[in-house]
Amino acid sequence: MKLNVQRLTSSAQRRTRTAPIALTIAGSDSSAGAGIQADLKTFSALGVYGLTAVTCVVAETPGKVSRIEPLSGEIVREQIAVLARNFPIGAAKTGLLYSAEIVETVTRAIIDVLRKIDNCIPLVIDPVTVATSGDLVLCPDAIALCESQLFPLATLLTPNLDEAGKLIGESIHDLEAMAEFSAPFVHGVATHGTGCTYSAAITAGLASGLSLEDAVGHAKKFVTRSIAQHFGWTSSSGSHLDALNHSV
Ligand code: PXL
Repeated sequence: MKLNVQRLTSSAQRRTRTAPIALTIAGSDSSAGAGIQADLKTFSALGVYGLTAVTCVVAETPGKVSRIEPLSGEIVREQIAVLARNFPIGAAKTGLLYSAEIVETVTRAIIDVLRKIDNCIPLVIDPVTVATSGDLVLCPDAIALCESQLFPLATLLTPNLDEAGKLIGESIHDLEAMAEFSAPFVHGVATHGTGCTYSAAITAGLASGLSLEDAVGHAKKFVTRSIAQHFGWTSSSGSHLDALNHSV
Protein backbone atom coordinates (compact mmCIF):
# COMPACT_ATOMS: atom_id res chain seq x y z
CA MET A 1 0.00 0.00 0.00
CA LYS A 2 2.76 2.38 1.02
CA LEU A 3 4.57 1.54 -2.21
CA ASN A 4 1.50 2.53 -4.28
CA VAL A 5 1.25 5.92 -2.60
CA GLN A 6 4.92 6.54 -3.30
CA ARG A 7 4.43 5.58 -6.96
CA LEU A 8 1.46 7.93 -7.25
CA THR A 9 3.41 10.82 -5.73
CA SER A 10 6.37 10.43 -8.02
CA SER A 11 4.25 10.10 -11.17
CA ALA A 12 2.27 13.22 -10.16
CA GLN A 13 5.55 15.09 -9.68
CA ARG A 14 6.63 14.02 -13.14
CA ARG A 15 3.37 15.24 -14.78
CA THR A 16 4.26 17.04 -17.99
CA ARG A 17 3.82 20.79 -17.95
CA THR A 18 2.49 22.39 -21.10
CA ALA A 19 2.04 25.93 -22.38
CA PRO A 20 0.65 27.68 -25.45
CA ILE A 21 3.26 28.06 -28.21
CA ALA A 22 4.02 31.16 -30.30
CA LEU A 23 6.50 31.48 -33.18
CA THR A 24 8.39 34.67 -34.01
CA ILE A 25 9.99 35.11 -37.44
CA ALA A 26 12.24 38.13 -36.91
CA GLY A 27 15.72 39.59 -36.67
CA SER A 28 18.19 39.31 -33.79
CA ASP A 29 18.92 42.57 -31.90
CA SER A 30 22.30 42.36 -30.17
CA SER A 31 21.16 44.87 -27.55
CA ALA A 32 18.13 42.64 -26.86
CA GLY A 33 15.52 45.40 -26.59
CA ALA A 34 13.84 44.60 -29.90
CA GLY A 35 13.64 41.69 -32.36
CA ILE A 36 13.51 38.04 -31.36
CA GLN A 37 15.03 38.81 -27.97
CA ALA A 38 12.14 41.17 -27.08
CA ASP A 39 9.65 38.67 -28.51
CA LEU A 40 11.00 35.78 -26.42
CA LYS A 41 11.08 37.82 -23.21
CA THR A 42 7.50 38.93 -23.86
CA PHE A 43 6.29 35.39 -24.59
CA SER A 44 7.92 34.12 -21.38
CA ALA A 45 6.49 36.94 -19.27
CA LEU A 46 3.02 36.08 -20.58
CA GLY A 47 3.31 32.32 -19.95
CA VAL A 48 3.83 31.32 -23.59
CA TYR A 49 6.60 29.06 -24.92
CA GLY A 50 8.41 30.93 -27.70
CA LEU A 51 9.93 29.49 -30.88
CA THR A 52 12.17 31.50 -33.20
CA ALA A 53 13.03 31.61 -36.89
CA VAL A 54 15.86 34.16 -37.23
CA THR A 55 15.88 36.24 -40.44
CA CYS A 56 18.91 38.48 -39.93
CA VAL A 57 21.42 39.57 -37.32
CA VAL A 58 21.58 43.24 -36.30
CA ALA A 59 24.61 44.62 -34.44
CA GLU A 60 23.23 47.63 -32.57
CA THR A 61 22.84 49.57 -29.36
CA PRO A 62 19.54 51.27 -28.37
CA GLY A 63 20.45 54.43 -30.29
CA LYS A 64 22.28 53.13 -33.36
CA VAL A 65 22.18 50.29 -35.87
CA SER A 66 25.79 49.45 -36.75
CA ARG A 67 25.43 46.54 -39.22
CA ILE A 68 22.80 44.10 -40.51
CA GLU A 69 23.51 40.72 -42.08
CA PRO A 70 20.69 38.61 -43.52
CA LEU A 71 20.53 34.83 -43.27
CA SER A 72 19.95 32.84 -46.47
CA GLY A 73 16.41 32.14 -47.63
CA GLU A 74 17.07 28.39 -47.26
CA ILE A 75 17.88 28.53 -43.54
CA VAL A 76 14.98 30.90 -42.83
CA ARG A 77 12.58 28.50 -44.56
CA GLU A 78 14.09 25.44 -42.84
CA GLN A 79 13.67 26.97 -39.36
CA ILE A 80 9.97 27.63 -40.01
CA ALA A 81 9.42 24.21 -41.62
CA VAL A 82 10.98 22.08 -38.85
CA LEU A 83 9.17 24.04 -36.14
CA ALA A 84 5.78 23.95 -37.89
CA ARG A 85 6.04 20.20 -38.51
CA ASN A 86 6.91 19.40 -34.89
CA PHE A 87 5.23 21.88 -32.51
CA PRO A 88 1.54 22.72 -32.06
CA ILE A 89 1.98 26.43 -32.82
CA GLY A 90 -0.92 28.55 -31.55
CA ALA A 91 0.01 31.85 -33.21
CA ALA A 92 2.88 33.41 -35.17
CA LYS A 93 4.30 36.86 -35.76
CA THR A 94 6.75 38.41 -38.19
CA GLY A 95 9.13 41.27 -37.39
CA LEU A 96 12.19 42.49 -39.26
CA LEU A 97 12.49 40.59 -42.57
CA TYR A 98 15.20 42.82 -44.09
CA SER A 99 15.37 41.72 -47.76
CA ALA A 100 13.03 40.94 -50.65
CA GLU A 101 14.40 37.37 -50.70
CA ILE A 102 13.45 36.84 -47.04
CA VAL A 103 10.00 38.43 -47.50
CA GLU A 104 9.36 36.05 -50.41
CA THR A 105 10.65 33.02 -48.47
CA VAL A 106 8.61 33.81 -45.35
CA THR A 107 5.44 34.41 -47.39
CA ARG A 108 5.85 31.04 -49.14
CA ALA A 109 6.64 29.23 -45.87
CA ILE A 110 3.53 30.66 -44.21
CA ILE A 111 1.34 29.54 -47.14
CA ASP A 112 3.02 26.20 -47.92
CA VAL A 113 3.95 24.99 -44.42
CA LEU A 114 2.41 26.90 -41.49
CA ARG A 115 -1.09 27.37 -42.91
CA LYS A 116 -1.04 23.93 -44.62
CA ILE A 117 -0.74 22.34 -41.19
CA ASP A 118 -3.31 24.65 -39.57
CA ASN A 119 -5.28 26.91 -41.88
CA CYS A 120 -6.39 29.11 -38.97
CA ILE A 121 -3.08 29.98 -37.26
CA PRO A 122 -3.37 33.69 -36.36
CA LEU A 123 -0.57 35.76 -37.88
CA VAL A 124 0.48 39.15 -36.49
CA ILE A 125 2.63 41.16 -38.89
CA ASP A 126 4.75 43.97 -37.49
CA PRO A 127 5.77 45.84 -40.65
CA VAL A 128 9.20 46.90 -39.40
CA THR A 129 10.73 49.36 -41.89
CA VAL A 130 12.63 51.92 -39.80
CA ALA A 131 14.28 51.33 -36.40
CA THR A 132 13.61 53.77 -33.53
CA SER A 133 17.12 55.15 -34.21
CA GLY A 134 15.84 56.29 -37.66
CA ASP A 135 17.90 53.70 -39.57
CA LEU A 136 16.16 52.04 -42.54
CA VAL A 137 16.10 48.32 -41.76
CA LEU A 138 13.94 47.01 -44.63
CA CYS A 139 15.41 47.15 -48.14
CA PRO A 140 13.31 49.41 -50.43
CA ASP A 141 12.52 46.57 -52.91
CA ALA A 142 11.17 44.46 -50.04
CA ILE A 143 8.52 47.04 -49.09
CA ALA A 144 6.37 46.60 -52.22
CA LEU A 145 6.63 42.81 -51.89
CA CYS A 146 5.41 43.01 -48.28
CA GLU A 147 2.41 45.06 -49.35
CA SER A 148 1.41 42.82 -52.26
CA GLN A 149 2.23 39.32 -50.89
CA LEU A 150 2.75 39.19 -47.12
CA PHE A 151 0.31 41.70 -45.62
CA PRO A 152 -2.79 40.04 -47.13
CA LEU A 153 -2.02 36.97 -44.94
CA ALA A 154 -2.20 38.96 -41.70
CA THR A 155 -4.76 38.54 -38.96
CA LEU A 156 -3.49 41.89 -37.71
CA LEU A 157 -0.93 44.46 -38.89
CA THR A 158 0.78 46.51 -36.15
CA PRO A 159 2.42 49.53 -37.83
CA ASN A 160 3.63 52.43 -35.73
CA LEU A 161 2.36 55.89 -36.62
CA ASP A 162 4.96 56.53 -39.35
CA GLU A 163 4.55 53.05 -40.88
CA ALA A 164 0.73 53.36 -40.83
CA GLY A 165 0.97 56.73 -42.60
CA LYS A 166 3.20 55.24 -45.32
CA LEU A 167 0.86 52.25 -45.78
CA ILE A 168 -2.29 54.33 -46.27
CA GLY A 169 -0.48 57.06 -48.20
CA GLU A 170 -1.26 59.96 -45.85
CA SER A 171 0.13 61.08 -42.52
CA ILE A 172 -1.94 60.49 -39.38
CA HIS A 173 -1.97 63.36 -36.91
CA ASP A 174 -5.35 63.65 -35.23
CA LEU A 175 -6.54 61.52 -32.32
CA GLU A 176 -9.73 60.54 -34.20
CA ALA A 177 -7.70 58.83 -36.94
CA MET A 178 -5.74 56.89 -34.30
CA ALA A 179 -8.90 55.71 -32.38
CA GLU A 180 -9.15 52.87 -29.78
CA PHE A 181 -6.68 51.14 -27.34
CA SER A 182 -5.09 54.34 -25.99
CA ALA A 183 -2.78 54.47 -22.95
CA PRO A 184 -1.09 57.34 -21.10
CA PHE A 185 2.14 58.47 -22.82
CA VAL A 186 5.24 57.72 -20.73
CA HIS A 187 7.54 60.74 -21.01
CA GLY A 188 11.34 60.80 -20.88
CA VAL A 189 12.09 57.19 -21.87
CA ALA A 190 14.33 56.56 -24.89
CA THR A 191 13.72 52.86 -25.49
CA HIS A 192 13.45 50.82 -28.67
CA GLY A 193 11.56 47.59 -29.24
CA THR A 194 8.11 48.79 -28.14
CA GLY A 195 6.61 47.73 -31.50
CA CYS A 196 8.17 44.25 -31.25
CA THR A 197 7.02 43.90 -27.65
CA TYR A 198 3.48 45.05 -28.43
CA SER A 199 3.06 42.71 -31.42
CA ALA A 200 4.65 39.82 -29.47
CA ALA A 201 2.26 40.38 -26.57
CA ILE A 202 -0.71 40.33 -28.98
CA THR A 203 0.65 37.08 -30.50
CA ALA A 204 1.02 35.57 -27.02
CA GLY A 205 -2.60 36.46 -26.25
CA LEU A 206 -3.82 34.88 -29.50
CA ALA A 207 -1.73 31.74 -28.84
CA SER A 208 -3.40 31.55 -25.42
CA GLY A 209 -6.86 31.61 -27.02
CA LEU A 210 -7.85 35.23 -26.37
CA SER A 211 -10.05 37.05 -28.87
CA LEU A 212 -8.24 39.59 -31.06
CA GLU A 213 -9.75 42.49 -29.13
CA ASP A 214 -8.80 41.04 -25.72
CA ALA A 215 -5.28 40.16 -26.96
CA VAL A 216 -4.74 43.75 -28.15
CA GLY A 217 -6.19 45.20 -24.93
CA HIS A 218 -3.92 43.07 -22.68
CA ALA A 219 -0.89 43.72 -24.91
CA LYS A 220 -1.38 47.47 -24.75
CA LYS A 221 -1.32 47.35 -20.94
CA PHE A 222 1.75 45.07 -20.97
CA VAL A 223 3.80 47.34 -23.26
CA THR A 224 2.82 50.44 -21.28
CA ARG A 225 4.03 48.74 -18.07
CA SER A 226 7.27 47.67 -19.80
CA ILE A 227 7.97 51.30 -20.75
CA ALA A 228 6.95 52.79 -17.39
CA GLN A 229 9.16 50.32 -15.43
CA HIS A 230 12.09 50.53 -17.90
CA PHE A 231 15.75 49.89 -17.02
CA GLY A 232 18.42 52.60 -17.31
CA TRP A 233 22.25 52.54 -17.30
CA THR A 234 25.15 54.90 -17.89
CA SER A 235 27.46 53.52 -20.59
CA SER A 236 31.27 53.53 -20.38
CA SER A 237 31.31 56.63 -22.63
CA GLY A 238 28.97 58.44 -20.22
CA SER A 239 25.84 58.36 -22.39
CA HIS A 240 22.52 57.12 -21.07
CA LEU A 241 20.96 53.79 -22.12
CA ASP A 242 17.31 52.88 -21.57
CA ALA A 243 15.73 49.47 -22.15
CA LEU A 244 12.25 48.04 -21.80
CA ASN A 245 11.55 45.88 -18.76
CA HIS A 246 9.73 42.78 -19.97
CA SER A 247 9.43 41.24 -16.48
CA VAL A 248 6.36 43.24 -15.50
O1 PXL B 1 12.43 48.02 -33.40
C1 PXL B 1 12.54 47.54 -34.68
C2 PXL B 1 13.48 46.36 -34.78
C3 PXL B 1 13.00 45.13 -35.05
N1 PXL B 1 13.79 44.05 -35.15
C4 PXL B 1 15.11 44.14 -34.95
C5 PXL B 1 15.66 45.36 -34.66
C6 PXL B 1 14.83 46.51 -34.58
C7 PXL B 1 15.38 47.81 -34.27
O2 PXL B 1 16.38 48.07 -33.82
O3 PXL B 1 16.97 45.41 -34.48
C8 PXL B 1 15.96 42.93 -35.04
